[in-house]
Amino acid sequence: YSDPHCAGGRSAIVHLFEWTWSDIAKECERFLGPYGYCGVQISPPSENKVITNPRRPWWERYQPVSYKLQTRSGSEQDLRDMVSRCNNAGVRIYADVVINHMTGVGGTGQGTGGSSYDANSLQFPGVPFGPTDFNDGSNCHSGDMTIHNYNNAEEVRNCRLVGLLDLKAGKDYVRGKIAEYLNHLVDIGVTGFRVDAAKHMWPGDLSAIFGRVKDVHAGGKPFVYQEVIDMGGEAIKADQYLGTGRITNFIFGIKLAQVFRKQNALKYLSNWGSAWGMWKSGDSLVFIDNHDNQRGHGGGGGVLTHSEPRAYKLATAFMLAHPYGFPRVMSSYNFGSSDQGPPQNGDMSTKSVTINGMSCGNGWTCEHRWRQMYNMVAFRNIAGYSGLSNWWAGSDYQIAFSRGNKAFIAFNLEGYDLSKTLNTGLPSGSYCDVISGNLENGSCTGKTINVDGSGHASIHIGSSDQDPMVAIHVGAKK
Ligand code: AAO
Repeated sequence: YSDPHCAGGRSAIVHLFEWTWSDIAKECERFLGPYGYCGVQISPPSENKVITNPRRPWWERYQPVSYKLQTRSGSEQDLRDMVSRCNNAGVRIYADVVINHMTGVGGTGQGTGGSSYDANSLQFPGVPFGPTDFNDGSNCHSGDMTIHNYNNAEEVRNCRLVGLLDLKAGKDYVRGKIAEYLNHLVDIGVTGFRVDAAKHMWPGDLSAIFGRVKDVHAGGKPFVYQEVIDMGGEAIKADQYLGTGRITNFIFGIKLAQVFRKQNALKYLSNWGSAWGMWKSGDSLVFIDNHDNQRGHGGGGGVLTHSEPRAYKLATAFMLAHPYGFPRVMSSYNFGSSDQGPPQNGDMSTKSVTINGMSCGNGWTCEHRWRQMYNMVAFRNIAGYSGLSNWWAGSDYQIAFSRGNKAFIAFNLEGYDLSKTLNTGLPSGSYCDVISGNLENGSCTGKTINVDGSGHASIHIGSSDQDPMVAIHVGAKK
């Protein structure tokens, strides 16, 4: 379950948070395919509760009403069209699946696909699920049925996460319905899943469910990465979930935020990986921020986001340059309040993503289209399986390293310039720095870096450069 099944040497995914299926289809064809992204994490495709107060928040999508594939991102037909067009462009689709729970307790109404629900009497006829399909006072002992104590594994897994009606995944019928939903997505051509709130499910239930899921079109088990927040110190440990795939590594973004905000020396990253209390590389899905912690949800805060672009680009470049973990790039929309849903039209439908040259309009941030991001995705693809070599640290906040003889990156976060001859490990030649520019028609639009016959190059990074780093690779050689 830990293989993302990327097409041809691709090695990073992007979360197109709240994008519509038709916009994602276009983005696969016009950008993600050509620029080398492996895949897209899509917002939950299952029918959800319609929340109007606050006005259509992003988080309504984490309150399923049924497994019908109809949401504000589009219909099942739109989803099918997107998946096939993205697959044809060499870009995989990974669905965010909300299978721990249904809506919050209380209230009745219709979901985004027209199915009715009654969250007072625990009726979800669109699946159908009824009262006996949910955990109850026989196995949740928190008193009010909601989770309060994260030091009690049973409470975390049998009670309600923020009051969301908790499915009894130990029950064969419930497992069957969830597996049917996942198989429906596999049949459509989806390659994997982000499992929402996996920490709130029993690992044994997850393995029973995934045991019923078919192999994906790309071959083999689906790619599975489970949302388990484990910062240490709680009852539930992320490594309990490694039998059914990778786990989301929340230590990664917190630690890199400290480093790139200069609260912890950059040179200490020389042993980035398990020495930092993190899981094995092949078990980790890594990211700088996610849709929760970029807006203070999920206990978030402290991470870097697009709102601090200089440090954010540095941290993302480090993530993409370093071999540790399988990386996910975040792609956001502008927001004022932490509840605010995607850019909306007057009728509350999602605004389309407009494209102006390389950037996006209509309130969409599109970090994945920033040159420093997409060029580092190409860097990672080119680096492939080459290990980390030529590590150099000139001072607390100056480092450089190579990925074999394929790629080289250097950072200078000091308050003074870096001017030094360093071993890049690359074949001799003239390379374009892919941070300050691109290789276009045989010349560099940014800095040029000349590597001599022994692999050495004179590296200059001004302390006040817009992005105080340089990156070169064999795919952008003049
Ligand atoms: C909404 C309303 C609620 C209402 C509910 C039901 O906001 O007021 O009660 O409906 O009517 C999202 C939103 C929720 C929203 C929900 C449903 O974030 O606000 O509720 O949709 O619409 C825990 C879980 C983790 C979860 C996270 C939010 O373990 O799985 O809470 N994330 C996922 C999604 C998320 C989604 C859901 C799950 C639900 O990514 O978008 O919710 O489908 C500790 C624990 C963590 C725990 C956090 C927050 O971590 O270790 O397990 O996450 O607390 O409770 C520091 C902190 C520590 C924190 C840690 C890690 O160390 O001290 O508290 O950092 O960040």
